[in-house]
Amino acid sequence: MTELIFATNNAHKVNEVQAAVGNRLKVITLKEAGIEIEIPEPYDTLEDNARGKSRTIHQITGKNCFSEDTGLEVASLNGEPGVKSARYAGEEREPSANTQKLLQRLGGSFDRKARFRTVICLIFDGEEFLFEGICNGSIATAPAGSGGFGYDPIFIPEGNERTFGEMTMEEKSRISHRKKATEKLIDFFSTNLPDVKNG
Ligand code: ITT
Repeated sequence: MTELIFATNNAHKVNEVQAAVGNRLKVITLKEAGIEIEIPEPYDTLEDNARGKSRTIHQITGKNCFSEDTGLEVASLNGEPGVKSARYAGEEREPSANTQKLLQRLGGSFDRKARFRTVICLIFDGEEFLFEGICNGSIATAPAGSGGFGYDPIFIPEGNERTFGEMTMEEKSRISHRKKATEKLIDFFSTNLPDVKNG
């Protein structure tokens, strides 16, 4: 089975990607690969940050790997917090402070349109490939639910009445940005490598 190191320190991401991948690819966590480092995200775009994270791990291991960077983009705030999603309210990277800041910035605005965007960067046999996944939705007026992570309690995916925070991981995974980007990663392998099949 094709093995890929997932260059992330976020356990929620690992769980969601592992659930989406099933037994089609073997995802190795940084911990399993024996790597303990903070991977910097210094760039101004999700694409550059994803590339940077994958390159860091590829340089260390020389192995096939992927990473992803995700941002919440709110239309009426010109795409804020976007690439700054993790540190929106400060270096502490505190999810509840980030969501509170976003709710304050939006105030009573009627235009609450937003989207999650995930960019995966795969490095395979030394070549780089990018895959994008988008989930459209809107920002709730107050947090709801304790499921998921990050901004999930205030994000209502399009066509739903509940936030991601009120959904199970399976429900979120059916429609999420991360699932869509991961499906493209899997499609890449099913097209290019015979041992990665659907199912
Ligand atoms: P890495 O190790 O992969 O970099 P990270 O936690 O730093 O993990 P990101 O920079 O991609 O991840 O995350 C940016 C922010 O967006 C961070 O505050 C997350 O909590 C939030 N976020 C990412 N994916 C999310 C999702 O599916 N639902 C809710 N919030 C999410």
